[in-house]
Amino acid sequence: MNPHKHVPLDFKRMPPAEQLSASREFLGRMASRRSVRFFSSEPFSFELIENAIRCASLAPSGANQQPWTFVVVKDPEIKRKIREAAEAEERESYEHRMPADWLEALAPLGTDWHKEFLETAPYLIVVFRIDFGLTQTAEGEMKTKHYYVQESVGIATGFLLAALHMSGLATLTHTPSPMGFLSSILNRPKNERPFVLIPVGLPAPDATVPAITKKSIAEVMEVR
Ligand code: IYR
Repeated sequence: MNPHKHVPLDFKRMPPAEQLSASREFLGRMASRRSVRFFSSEPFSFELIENAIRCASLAPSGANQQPWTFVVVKDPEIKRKIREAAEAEERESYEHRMPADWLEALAPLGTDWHKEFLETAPYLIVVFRIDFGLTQTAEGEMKTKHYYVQESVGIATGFLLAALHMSGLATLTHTPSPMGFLSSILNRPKNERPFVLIPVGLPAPDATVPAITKKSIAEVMEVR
């Protein structure tokens, strides 16, 4: 007997026709998601951010350890510091660290070290992964192992991006490299590491995106 408690599953069975229309509608909405690098500073309800983070925090995770923290940055001074530090690292990367084949792979995106979006987007969500548990006990600090941290935080980030898109907001998955500066600027504990930085906002009215395409279903799906 498993001594741990189970409760009845709360699952809503849908009529097949409704399943199909829900599936098609979701696909249709998600098909228009793009990574956006040009944001408007126009404000919007903070509840959109909070609900999306609630949604992300519902993601499955290794041993249900929920190894994530979502730091929302709205303070212009903190955004400025993040931009300054990110641009310094990115400039070094683009000018010295990234090998030619990497720069070549990025060419279609038209990216460079300038990261204006880090100040124009009304919010930056910095996703941190919690690599191990840290609790203070009478005997001092206690560490506990966390399982499948990368996978768990990746899934939660997917939920977050989908939720923000479905709320009519644009996002970018930005990974300035290295991004240790986010831990110090945002004062994170030593068991947390930055995972991804997500600017969130409405796109600038004249925003453009790279003319790239996604693989077809035949290229990505194999049925046996
Ligand atoms: N971090 C850099 C470079 C970059 C890397 C990858 I992989 C991308 O898909 C896009 C950009 C930057 O943000 O410009």
